Amino acid sequence: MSTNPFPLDKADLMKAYRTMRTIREFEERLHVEFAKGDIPGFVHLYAGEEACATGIMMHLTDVDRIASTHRGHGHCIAKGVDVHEMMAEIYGKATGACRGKGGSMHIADLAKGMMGANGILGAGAPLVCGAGLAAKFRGDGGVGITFIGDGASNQGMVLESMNLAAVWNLPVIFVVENNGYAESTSVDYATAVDSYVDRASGFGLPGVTVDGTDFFAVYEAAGEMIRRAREGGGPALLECKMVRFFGHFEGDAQTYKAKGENDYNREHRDCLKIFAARVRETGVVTAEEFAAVDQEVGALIEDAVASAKAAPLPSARDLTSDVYVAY
Ligand SMILES: Cc1ncc(C[n+]2csc(CCOP(=O)(O)OP(=O)(O)O)c2C)c(N)n1
Ligand SMILES: [Mg+2]
Repeated sequence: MSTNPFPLDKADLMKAYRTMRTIREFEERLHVEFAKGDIPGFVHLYAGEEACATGIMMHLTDVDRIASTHRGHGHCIAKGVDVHEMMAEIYGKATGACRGKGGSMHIADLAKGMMGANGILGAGAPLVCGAGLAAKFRGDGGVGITFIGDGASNQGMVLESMNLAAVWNLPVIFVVENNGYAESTSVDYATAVDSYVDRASGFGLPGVTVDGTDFFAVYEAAGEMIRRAREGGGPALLECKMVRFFGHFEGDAQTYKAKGENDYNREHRDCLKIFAARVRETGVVTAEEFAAVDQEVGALIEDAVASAKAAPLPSARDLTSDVYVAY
């Protein structure tokens, strides 16, 4: 009998692995499918960054709200949005999460507390201040979490939101997903501070930087911040240093990356490999058990792609529905 040295039991370790594997498989498959030319719009892939979304979302329930980015598939999957509905949405089909009218950058599922991917950099930050304020008034213990790229972190509304969250002591976490680039611009060029923790402290927020390729580092730091926010301790900032395996968008030639950078990251900084190796070596989960999850997830994604392709497009009649909310 192996002893479990992790802060999660075996069922939750399996759940974390399944979530990260589902995101990875979803993105790897989209990379292939997008190149065929059947998918409308832009697609930004989250492969390589799975430990961040998963390590955070393992602490949340549907009462908690998140606001995502243009690179939102991983956040959606980790927050529990249906994978079939997501795939159909990306294909622009009527069976999609937003009936095919949003596409990759506007997937939302309010019942799951997923307030939406967002094509406007930094726009999730004020949204979660609203979600945090609502949770505070309701007293339901909910938190609001916004994901912000290193590039988006320089947007005025992110800084205004940090100030507002601090002033109103909101249960809000600002997660900076620092993957080193904003499109082709390196973070060293575009951001004046070396650590986002310094920026958080300028607003009176506690901040922590973690290795975002280490699921357990993210899980533990996020857990502490979320617990504190639920108990009325206020907002915080979590910087996750991570890598993106693909280009900024599908079709990006990635000439700004160093030679061999992607190969190096896939070999040495793959959060899934790191997680699986660490768990396997303790014997808590076996290689066979992980392989069974891989197979199950492969079948899920295969089915999601097949049904998205077969689904109908929205009709012209749908053009004006879901545009305004009736109050
Ligand atoms: C307000 C705004 N400015 C510019 C853009 C164009 N744009 C889209 S993604 C991107 C870079 C984002 O970089 P980062 O925030 O680091 O996120 P990442 O793509 O690395 O996940 C830019 C400049 C935009 N969508 N919104
Ligand atoms: Mg970035």
